[in-house]
Amino acid sequence: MTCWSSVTHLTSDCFRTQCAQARCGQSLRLGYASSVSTETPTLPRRIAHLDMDAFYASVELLRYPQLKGLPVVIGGGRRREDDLLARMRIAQPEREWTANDLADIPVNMFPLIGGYTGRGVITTATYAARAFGVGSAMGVMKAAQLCPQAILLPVDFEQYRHYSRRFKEIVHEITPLVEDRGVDEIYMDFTQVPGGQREGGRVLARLIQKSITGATGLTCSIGVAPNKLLAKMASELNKPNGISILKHEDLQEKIWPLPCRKINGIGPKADAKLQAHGIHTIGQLALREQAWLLEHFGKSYGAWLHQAAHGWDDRPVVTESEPVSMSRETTFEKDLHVLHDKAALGQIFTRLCQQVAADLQRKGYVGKTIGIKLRFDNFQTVTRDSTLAIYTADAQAIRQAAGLCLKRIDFKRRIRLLGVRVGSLVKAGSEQSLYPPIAKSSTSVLGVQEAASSKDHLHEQADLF
Ligand code: TTP
Ligand code: MG
Ligand code: MG
Repeated sequence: MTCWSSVTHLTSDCFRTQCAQARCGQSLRLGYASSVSTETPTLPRRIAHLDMDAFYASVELLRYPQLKGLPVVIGGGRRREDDLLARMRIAQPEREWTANDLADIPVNMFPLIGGYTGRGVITTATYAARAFGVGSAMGVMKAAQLCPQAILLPVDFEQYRHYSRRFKEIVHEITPLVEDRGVDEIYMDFTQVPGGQREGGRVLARLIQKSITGATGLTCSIGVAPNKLLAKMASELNKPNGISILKHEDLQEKIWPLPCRKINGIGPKADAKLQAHGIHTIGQLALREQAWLLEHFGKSYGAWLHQAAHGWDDRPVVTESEPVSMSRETTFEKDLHVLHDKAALGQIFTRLCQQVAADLQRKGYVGKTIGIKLRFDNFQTVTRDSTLAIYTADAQAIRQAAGLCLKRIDFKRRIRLLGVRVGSLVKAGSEQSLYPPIAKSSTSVLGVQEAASSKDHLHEQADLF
């Protein structure tokens, strides 16, 4: 079973609706006025995007340097502590194997992907494995067909979070305006940083790259451009361990030949629609009349497509962002049936709610939109949510509201994935000021207050599972 936790920020790269909100409704952001970078008209904007190279895999190679240059795939399951050490103790009992000896484990002792039979998904792969067509989000079994000789390592999120914090600390020591974009990415505004304009930003980018590698042994790629949209694309142009400097006049030569999908915000569906209209490259998109794009893609998205294709983007680098949602989801080892596997589903569902509640409490947030996500065995995905009258970070309250959402789903097929999400987040403590006085003393629409006070009703309150 693979469990995935995520925190979604308002400025998230992945959700187009949220991107659209961020573009059109800055007021939705929670109080950053003082943390938004300012611009000086006399200096050209230099915005940088940094992305770590094969991040999870590179972190693994720090403890297993003997795997450098080999095809390695990360995924399939959680780390079982000391698996490899246990094998070494049997293979070489004369030596006392400890966590300090990981680099001495011979390559032939590592498990190969070839024998894998589970349903795990790959988080990432080394560049050597990518040469065989293996990549993120691919099923491990598919990867095993493409590259059976690849080494398969389980995930260790704690370690990835540690290195994520570490590289961001290093960047903060060098440049002040940094926007966190998730585990291995940041934007930086070099415009007014001393030296930030030198060679279009290359000097500062090189310093950051060297500092990160010097302190962690990890490499990253950096793109510097007039805005975030182009910087993000630029950081991919020279991966791994590369720097790309992009000026607006390079657009035609370097960006227009790229496929539309390279624009952050054009997902598979929009891309398929563009392709159906014969639009494959960003250049072809730029050639379309704006009116045509509005007509076929809607007012907001059509206008944005037009701007993106021309490399226009004036979003600021935002140094603090508030998460808008937190979620947990899990893919089952085998598909489960709503009736036959009711008990197991009930337990998993409760655990997801408890995990989201724990995430919220640990990070100090409460939310009031409770959502669920289900993926059926035919990969159809459905979501439902409902909004409570009060904010909560309570596992039981979340479980009850999520349970009611479940009842709005037609269970005709077996379930492959289940997820729970809490959205409309605010900082815990600040929600008091958001309630109209009357709501404070009233019971919630969904009876959440009652649920929260009855400790042992976790399983009964939603009878579906
Ligand atoms: P990416 O930056 O997309 O990929 P990467 O760092 O592995 O490789 P690249 O050199 O191309 O940047 O994602 C960062 C990490 O996030 C990645 O190492 C693993 C994780 N991840 C997943 O778990 N699932 C996914 O589908 C993707 C895309 C990434
Ligand atoms: Mg990366
Ligand atoms: Mg990334």
